Amino acid sequence: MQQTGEKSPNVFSLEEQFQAKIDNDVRIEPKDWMPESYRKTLIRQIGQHAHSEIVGMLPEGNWITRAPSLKRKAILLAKVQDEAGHGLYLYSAAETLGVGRDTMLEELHSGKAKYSSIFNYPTISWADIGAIGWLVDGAAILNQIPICRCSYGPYARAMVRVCKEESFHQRQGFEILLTLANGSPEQRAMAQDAINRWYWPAVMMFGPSDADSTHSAQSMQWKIKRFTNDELRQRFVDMIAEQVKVLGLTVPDPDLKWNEARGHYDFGPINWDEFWNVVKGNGPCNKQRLNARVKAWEDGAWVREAALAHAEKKAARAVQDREMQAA
Ligand code: FAQ
Repeated sequence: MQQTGEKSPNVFSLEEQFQAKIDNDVRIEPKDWMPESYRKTLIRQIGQHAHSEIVGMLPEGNWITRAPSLKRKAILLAKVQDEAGHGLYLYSAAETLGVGRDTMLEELHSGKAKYSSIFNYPTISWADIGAIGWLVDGAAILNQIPICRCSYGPYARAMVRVCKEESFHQRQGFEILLTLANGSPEQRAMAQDAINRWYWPAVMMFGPSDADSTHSAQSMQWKIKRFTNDELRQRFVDMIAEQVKVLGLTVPDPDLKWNEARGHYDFGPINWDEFWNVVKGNGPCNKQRLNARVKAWEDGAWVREAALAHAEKKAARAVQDREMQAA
């Protein structure tokens, strides 16, 4: 090739080749070349997602011993175990990007890594378990279905099973509320009260409005995100506005109104001060949640040490066996 100092039209930089793959919907796999900022963004998002699943076990875990029947208890136990499973797939997906699980957990425990704002609210009645399933898992599904098409293979594949399980979770939550809504006046009031407290925090789960979202533009270009925070939030409001009618209950938004021209529901202003306050660690349960995770980590130290000692012993025995066979 002639050395003109100009770039040949057929020579593409690694970045250009990478973006071309993404534009053509070719999945990026762990050993493929990727820009450092893509890797970092994924570690941040998948790590935050994993932490959310694990911290997210706490509000519902609070009701396992007090579920109103054996059947409800068995269902709730299964749901909380599913969330543990989701956390583990997600930590594994993040590990394929070269970050260790211990590092991610250290960041959670020190408060450096975020987890979803929604899990910093208390579960004060049984109806909250219904509201979490219906609203929180409902929001999680809308957010996660597009991640099944995320450009990073391990994250996208993990999401397929997660979404199937979340869809069962949402239905079980709705069914709890439907039962309460058709029960005694006290049960109905309990269901309404839970919706009143969980609705807005669930609307906030989708993250800051597009104008304030620092990562959306880049993440959309990389197809980590397929829709913006506000697009998904609108879908959620539209879905919930219809489903709440089946319950015969209401959401706490006097401005919620069908807009024929837009083909969507209009909704009232979001209290972003509340959102950022919770994200910064000052929500009603932030300290309690983090303390519970740190305690679980410390209480589990002996299990990790025992597992490590066992693995070392096994490896040493394997070396010994090989040496004996060779002798
Ligand atoms: N809470 O620029 P963006 C579940 C932060 S799983 C706390 O828009 P991005 C299942 C954000 O990290 C729920 N922080 O960020 C379940 C960033 O800060 P940073 C979790 C939030 O990443 C159900 C800053 O604000 N799901 O519920 C939140 O492009 C029941 C600027 O925001 C996922 O994690 C928030 N809500 O978009 C479990 C899904 N929102 O990192 C148990 C995957 C934003 O620069 C029971 N994640 N921030 O310091 C995502 O889709 C995205 O990460 C978003 C945020 C949409 C959450």
